[in-house]
Amino acid sequence: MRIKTQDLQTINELHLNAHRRAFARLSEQLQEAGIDPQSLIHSLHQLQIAIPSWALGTGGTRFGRFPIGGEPRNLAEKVEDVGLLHALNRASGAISLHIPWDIPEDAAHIQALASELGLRFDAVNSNTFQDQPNQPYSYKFGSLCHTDAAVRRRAIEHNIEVIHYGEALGSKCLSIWLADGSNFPGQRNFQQAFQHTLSSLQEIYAALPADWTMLIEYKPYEPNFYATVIQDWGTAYLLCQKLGKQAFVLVDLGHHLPNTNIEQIVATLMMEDMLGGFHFNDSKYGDDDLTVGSIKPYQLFLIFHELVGGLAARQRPVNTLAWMIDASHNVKDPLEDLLQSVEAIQLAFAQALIVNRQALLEAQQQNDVAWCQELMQQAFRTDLRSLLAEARLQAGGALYPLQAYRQLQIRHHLIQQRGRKAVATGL
Ligand code: PSV
Ligand code: MN
Repeated sequence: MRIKTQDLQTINELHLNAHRRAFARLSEQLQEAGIDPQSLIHSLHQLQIAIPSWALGTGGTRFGRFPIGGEPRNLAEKVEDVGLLHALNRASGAISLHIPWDIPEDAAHIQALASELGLRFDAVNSNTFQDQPNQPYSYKFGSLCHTDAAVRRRAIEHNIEVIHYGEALGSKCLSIWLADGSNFPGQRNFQQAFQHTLSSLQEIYAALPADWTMLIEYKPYEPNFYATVIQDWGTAYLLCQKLGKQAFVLVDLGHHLPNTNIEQIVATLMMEDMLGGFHFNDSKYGDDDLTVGSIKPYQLFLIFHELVGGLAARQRPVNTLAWMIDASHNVKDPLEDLLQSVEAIQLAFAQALIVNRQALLEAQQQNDVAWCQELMQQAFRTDLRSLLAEARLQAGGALYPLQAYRQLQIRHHLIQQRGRKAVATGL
């Protein structure tokens, strides 16, 4: 299914006058504070969030799955779904694949389809956390860290295959998350597991094309509940340092123990130029994979405050990081959920852009604690939704993507096209 420009315009027309009034009010407010709304819009256009190919269908929990119908049945349909999101919000111009869930059998066709829809391929993700059918080895006790060299070899080869799939699609980044770890004290020797992981990663790193980056994701627990080999950002950082200049840490918001100060981790990684990418999601308890900004929007803003500051300090454009969503949808329409997530990310980004950094610096220097808080919250509490709508309008998208998605009855059309029982691959 494709969205017709004319249909989108007709829907936008309905809200245009109200939007113009709201945006004029906001523009005045911003200009009074010395901020140029058009330059914010320019920055918003730079921020493109990659949609994970594994989040286009309903995810499940180990207790069950409730498919919504019309889910993409193959990679081409997944690319089409991301195309729908991008047509609506003009901010989802990239797709991140998980191999072997989404092996591009016909790379040329998939790439042509993606570029027709204005999409590029962001990081490719390897999967050594599940055994595949007829696999002559098992990842039950780990992959890159495994005690058995033959299993490690297979996991290394899989990662190298993933690089080749990515190359065929124009991707420039390999993202690695390992489920490796142990469930019980004494089960594994920590140092040996780390050393095996490092030497396996070194072999993969050696196969990385010169213009690629490798992202290493950390996670404190799950599916292993006693220890994971790459449990925290420090361990990921250590591995990256030992690997070389093309390796960077990937921060997944759901991979932290409750109340961890993620923004401080981001600040440190930015300072060291070791942050390579992000997996956005939200959580109340752990790796809940909920809609971005649905539980802790202030934390998201604080993270973006560090990201924006870190990028500016290094004069790095916003599109030099791999910005991705990593989510799972159990009760919502995945496409609606993704639209909400992208909007939450854009909002936090825009809020971070309007922080009065000079005043904040001075207040910090003076140890004026109350004023520091005031400045942060002033930005966070500014309603920038009409700015986002204007950015979409200028880029040819929908003023209000979720409403447009419903008015265009997209899910209904997808169900008609693909069937009520179509279920996507992924988690
Ligand atoms: C693991 O929890 C993770 O965050 C990794 O990024 C995986 O690649 C992804 O989820 C799979 O859903
Ligand atoms: Mn992740």
